[in-house]
Amino acid sequence: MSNNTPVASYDALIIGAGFSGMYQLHSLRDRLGLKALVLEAGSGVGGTWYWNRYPGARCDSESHSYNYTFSKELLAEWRWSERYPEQPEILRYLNHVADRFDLKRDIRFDTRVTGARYDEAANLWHVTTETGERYAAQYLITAVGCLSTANVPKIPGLEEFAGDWYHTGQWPHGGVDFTGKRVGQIGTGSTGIQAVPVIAAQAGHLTVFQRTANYSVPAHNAPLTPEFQAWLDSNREEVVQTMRSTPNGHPFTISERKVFDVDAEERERIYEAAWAKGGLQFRASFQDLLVDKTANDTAADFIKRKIRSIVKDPRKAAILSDIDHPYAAKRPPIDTHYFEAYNRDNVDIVNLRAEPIERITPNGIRTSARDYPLDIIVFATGFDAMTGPLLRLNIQGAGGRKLAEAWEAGPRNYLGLQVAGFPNLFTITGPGSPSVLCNMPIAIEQHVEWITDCIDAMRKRGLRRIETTEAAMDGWVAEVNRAADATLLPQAKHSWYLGANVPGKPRVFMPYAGGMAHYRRICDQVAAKGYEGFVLSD
Ligand code: NA7
Repeated sequence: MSNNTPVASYDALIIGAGFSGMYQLHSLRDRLGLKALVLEAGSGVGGTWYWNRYPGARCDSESHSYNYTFSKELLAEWRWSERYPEQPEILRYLNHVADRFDLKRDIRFDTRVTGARYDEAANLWHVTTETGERYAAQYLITAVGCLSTANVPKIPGLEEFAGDWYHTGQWPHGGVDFTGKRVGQIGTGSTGIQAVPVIAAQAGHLTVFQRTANYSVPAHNAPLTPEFQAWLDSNREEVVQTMRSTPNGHPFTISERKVFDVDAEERERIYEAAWAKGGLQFRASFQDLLVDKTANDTAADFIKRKIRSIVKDPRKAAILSDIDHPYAAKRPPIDTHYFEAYNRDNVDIVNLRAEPIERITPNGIRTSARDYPLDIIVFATGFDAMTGPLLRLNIQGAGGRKLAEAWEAGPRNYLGLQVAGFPNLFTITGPGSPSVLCNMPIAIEQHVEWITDCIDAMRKRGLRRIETTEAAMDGWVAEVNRAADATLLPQAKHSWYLGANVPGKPRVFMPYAGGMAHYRRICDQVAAKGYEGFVLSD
């Protein structure tokens, strides 16, 4: 990159044009009147939903809750077609929003940020891109998502594989033809569980390589009925209110009853009803499922029995139901005929705990037990979650300090929003905020609105610099740990919440488990107290 490249100057630069970046642009540009620009690596809006085009890609939040709530008109005019929106429909929605609010004129597509450096003297962030463009702005806001850095495990021999391989989060736009092919899929997280039945229906043969067995509850996806839509139209405000006031941002409340408030028979009936209803709501059947292991065991046992009753082959059923963590301690998937897919003759499962992968050969995957010949390998192996997308931006704060150094032992910040030594940098849904433990649009809107209000307040007071303190971060890290330790979540040792899926990544429980509503109150109080925990200056 030449230093002669002209620098384009803005009030605010936003990295990423998904749900977060689009709303942040709209808020800063159209509400505050700032000169703002979004830099986006993809060729279109959508973020997660731009990249994740794998077979079966669908949202696990119910469609009527998976949208922005900031505009009543937008809420009223958009109609989802199904209970759980499919990737192409979500992408259509986000394009609709971008067009409706005329956002694309201030988004630079095909522009991957490769560096961001804070210039103390000028109080400016300097941002550079892969193609050598240079930008500067007073505020830098990352809207890079929590699950956008693909994790392709370093399995020896991959480069020698003679067939094709794909990561689900970097799926070819034209799709992949599995017809008649021998497909191997590594990974049985939410993504893998969505992909299996769809790939199985097309492939000649599908072998699923499972490291950690997983729970899943049926989604019971279906078209939305006119009756439901009519109900939604007349109850929209209540639905939004529910989402904003519940711990996980979903449009349903968590039951107040505890597991042992009812007898075993009644409990079974409740689980059966929740299974029949389907979806993430299963987790809300009792209030203590995520805090009391003995209570959790009852849900875990129920789902394991369901798996064994669905999967006819006892060998496959044993591998699939041998689950080592409490239910919902890892992100709980929901599915459309996932376990049923194993009743097909062309689908098999390999237990990697018994026969680990040794290498990839030109012909397929070799485990410690045997060779599996394959034409296509699908990596449904997840992401370097939460910190990965931030660290790969190569952010350098005051004094040239790298974010990677500041977070060497794991992420440390205040409210998930700011890091000491990195003034005027805000991280939407950063580690230490509820983010992935919440219905994402709700978490995103709260962050965007808080950041926008903060910048607005600063401008009204003639202030130009905001930076959190080490003391505020210490307090917040302690609160993030306290909140996690009050739950069973840290008990899932192989969880991306803990960074355990990426070798060498520090083991820190990353999202804030104290609940979205509680978190919102904390953020509101911080603002009401003149941004307590931050130092503001001109
Ligand atoms: P996840 O939930 O991280 O799942 C990844 C899966 O891939 C999981 O089963 C992993 O097993 C498996 N994995 C990862 N690395 C390996 C290696 N090296 N060998 C074998 N198996 C491996 O990612 P998803 O994309 O499914 O879901 C991410 C989120 O997107 C999801 O939670 C929703 O919030 C939406 P492991 O469990 O680590 O043993």
